[in-house]
Amino acid sequence: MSFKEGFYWGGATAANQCEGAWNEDGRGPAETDMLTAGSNHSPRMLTYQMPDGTTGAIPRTGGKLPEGAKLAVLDGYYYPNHDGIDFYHHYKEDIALMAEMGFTMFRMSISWSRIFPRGDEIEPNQKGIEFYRNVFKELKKYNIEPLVTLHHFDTPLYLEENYDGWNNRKTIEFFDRYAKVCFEEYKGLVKYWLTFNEINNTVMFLELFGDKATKEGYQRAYQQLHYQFIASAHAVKMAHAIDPDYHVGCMICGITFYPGTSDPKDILLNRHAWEKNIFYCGDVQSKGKYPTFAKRLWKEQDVQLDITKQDEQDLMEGCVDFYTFSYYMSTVVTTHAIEDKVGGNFSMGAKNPYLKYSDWGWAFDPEGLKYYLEMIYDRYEKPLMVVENGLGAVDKVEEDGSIHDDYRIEYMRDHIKEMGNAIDNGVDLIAYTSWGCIDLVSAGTGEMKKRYGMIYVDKDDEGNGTFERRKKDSFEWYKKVIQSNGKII
Ligand code: P53
Repeated sequence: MSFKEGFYWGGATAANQCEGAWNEDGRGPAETDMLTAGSNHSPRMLTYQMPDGTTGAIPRTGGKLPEGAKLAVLDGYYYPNHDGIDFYHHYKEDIALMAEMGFTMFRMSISWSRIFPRGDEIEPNQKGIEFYRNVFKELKKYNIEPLVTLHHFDTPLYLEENYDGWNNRKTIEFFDRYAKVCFEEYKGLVKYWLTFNEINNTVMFLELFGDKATKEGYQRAYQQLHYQFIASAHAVKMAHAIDPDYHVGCMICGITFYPGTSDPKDILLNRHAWEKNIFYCGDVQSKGKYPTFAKRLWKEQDVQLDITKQDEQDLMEGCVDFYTFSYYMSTVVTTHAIEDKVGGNFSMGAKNPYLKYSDWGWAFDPEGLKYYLEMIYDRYEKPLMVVENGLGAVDKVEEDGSIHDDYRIEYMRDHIKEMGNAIDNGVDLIAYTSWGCIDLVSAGTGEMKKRYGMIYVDKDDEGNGTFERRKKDSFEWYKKVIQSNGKII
C-alpha cells in the first residue's frame, strides 16, 4: 500500500547554497553573494560600500542600509555562498552518488543571474545555459527526473539595485523572459518546474525582521507577492504553451500551526495564522484568485494593492498543476503571554511541551506533516510533493571516516511513515525530495555545520576543507528505503 509505483524519491538543493562558482562563466551576483555567515543566534550580515569608499555591514534581518550605500563584497569578510559546496565543478560525482542511492528525482534550482547576469538583458548568457543543460543530461543518464525551481532566494542583484526588484512591476517582464528561455532551452530534458521557492516567507517572516512588520512593511510585502504571483502565473501559461508535457507547481514554506490554549481567541488566532502564512499564497496560486480573507488581511494593514483586470485574468489562467512545500516543523501561536519562546534561527512562536527540538530550535513533529498533507490535499485536490524535509544537525566524522547519523535516519523515517499514513488516507502525494541530500550552506545561518545531507562534504564554517564527498550511514539507509519503495524504513 502507501507509496504507489512510480513515486518519486530523491533529494533537494538550491543553486545559491551549493553551486559556488559565484562569479564564473559570466554569472552576475545576487544578494546571497553579499551575505556573511552567521549562527543560530547571530544574524548573517550584508556588507556594503558608500560612494566615498567607507564600508560596513548590517544584519540581514532588521538592518537598514545607509543612504547611498551599495551592497559589496569586501576584504576581510567570509561569504559562504561564493564557493557553496562547489557543485558547479562536482556535479557529475554528486549525481553519480545520488544515482547510487537510487534517486528518481533531484530538486535543484537555476540561478537566474547565470542565465541573465544583470536580469534586464535581451540575450541570455550561453555559458549559463550550457551548465544546466549538462546537469540535466547527466541526470537523464541515470533516469533521474529533475524538479527545477526557477527562483530560490536569488533575484539578480542588478535588478534589486536598479529597479527595486520585486517592488517594481517591471521585474515581472524580466522574469517572464528568463522563464521563457528556460522552458525553451530545456524542452525534453525537464518535465517538472517550480516557480518561487517558499513564496510565503515574504509575509510569514515579516515579524522576525524587526522593524519591517509595520504597515509600510506589509504594503511592500503584499505588493511584492502580488507581482510574484503574476510572474508565476505567466510562467505556468508559458510552460504549457511551450511543452504540453510541462507540469508547473508552487512551493510553500509549510509549517503546521497549533493554538497554544483552548481560549477561543487562540483558536481564532491559529486560523488566522494558517490563512495569512499558508493559505494566502497557496490559494492564489492553486485557485487563481485571492481568497475572501485576503480583504481582511489587507484592511488590517491598510494595504492598497496595484492589481489590474489583466492581473486577475492572468492569475486565473495560470493556476499551478501541483502543490509543493517544505516541511521541517510545527509551531504554536497564542494570545497569552509566552513563557517559553522557541527562539533560534527562523523558528517562531511558543515552545510546544509535547515536542522535541533540534539544536537550531526546530520542532520535531512528524504528525504535523500528516496534518499538513491532509489539510492541503482536501483544500486543493491537486497532486502534492514534499520537496524539502530533513534534520539540520552537527555530524561527527569518526576516525575511520564513517559518520553515524542515526538522529537523521530517525527524523526521516518518522516523517516518511506519516507520509505513508496520509497516502493511505487518500492524499495524492507523488514525490519526496529531502532537503540538502548533500550537505550545503544553510540559508538561514550561512553555516556548514548545520548539515542535512546523506552525503557529507568536507568544508567548515571558515571555508576550509577539500570538498571531498563521503557517505553517511543515512546513505545506505535511504538507498534501502528507495529500493523497497518505502516499505523498508
Ligand atoms: P536552513 C526558514 C524556515 C523554514 C525553511 O533552512 C526555510 C527557512 C529559511 O532559512 O528555508 C528552507 O538552511 C529553504 C532552504 C533552506 C532550508 O529551508 O536555514 O527553502 O533554502 O536551506 C533549511 O537550515
